[in-house]
Amino acid sequence: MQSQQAAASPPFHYGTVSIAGRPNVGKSTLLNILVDFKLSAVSPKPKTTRHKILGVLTGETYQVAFLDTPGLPYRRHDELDRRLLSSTLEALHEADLVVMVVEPKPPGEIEHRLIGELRRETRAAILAINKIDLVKKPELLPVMEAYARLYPFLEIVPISAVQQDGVDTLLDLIVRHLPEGEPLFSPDDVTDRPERFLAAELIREQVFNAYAQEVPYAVAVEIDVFQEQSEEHGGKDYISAILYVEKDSQ
Ligand SMILES: Nc1nc2c(ncn2[C@@H]2O[C@H](COP(=O)(O)OP(=O)(O)OP(=O)(O)O)[C@@H](O)[C@H]2O)c(=O)[nH]1
Ligand SMILES: [Mg+2]
Repeated sequence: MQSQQAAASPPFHYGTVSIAGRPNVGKSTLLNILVDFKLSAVSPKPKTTRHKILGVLTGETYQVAFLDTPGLPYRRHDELDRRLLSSTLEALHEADLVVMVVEPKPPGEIEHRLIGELRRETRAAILAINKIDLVKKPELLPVMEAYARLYPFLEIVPISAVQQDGVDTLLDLIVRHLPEGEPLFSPDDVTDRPERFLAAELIREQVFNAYAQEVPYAVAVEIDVFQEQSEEHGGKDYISAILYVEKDSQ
């Protein structure tokens, strides 16, 4: 009797899912919505994300380890681009499944390059066409067709991350394509990054939102004080950070 019950319980699914795409398509916005936590910095400027960021989502029958990645740069021209690119490629290799995020536009150079990477390793991939709130429905069909011709995506899902439209459907489809496996993280884990790192990212995000042009790309944030429930500050958490820039003029 007992063994019959065990056989009837649904299998558990676990997998790593890399979120990849050109800069500024909304990868970090999507990660934050999926894990329902403000984990990854979001800004209207490209190249906001600098490192792979892990976001864990645990459900009744699944656990997904999402990896937000830096947007794939146009060409490898500077040191920052090289670093961003290698971080993204690394995340692609680690993934059981790739969610490629694109704009509702025909595929461009970056998309062709990313699909080339998927093809090289015959990666299982789902295409998420984001920002559909910015276009009319009839404009979507030719975009979906163009991508379907380029790669055998497991699914093509139109979404709007900011309006949370289609995101539940996307999650259902992701889970459906995950391998069976045991969870790696505790159900309460959202990330493997320490709070100091998350605090530094939130500050860096504000710099991206507040400054134009070169300053966001020149800034590095270092948390020098992180006191939880600081007595000195009325029991509130106290965080102090140093912002480094490259030049005096900044
Ligand atoms: N209209 C609209 N804007 C969106 C949507 N999703 C994200 N955005 C906006 O697009 C901009 C970029 O979002 P991010 O999430 O930082 O994009 P990213 O792909 O992580 O960018 P990088 O980290 O630079 O590669 C932000 O201003 C978001 O608010 C969407 O569904 N619709
Ligand atoms: Mg990002």
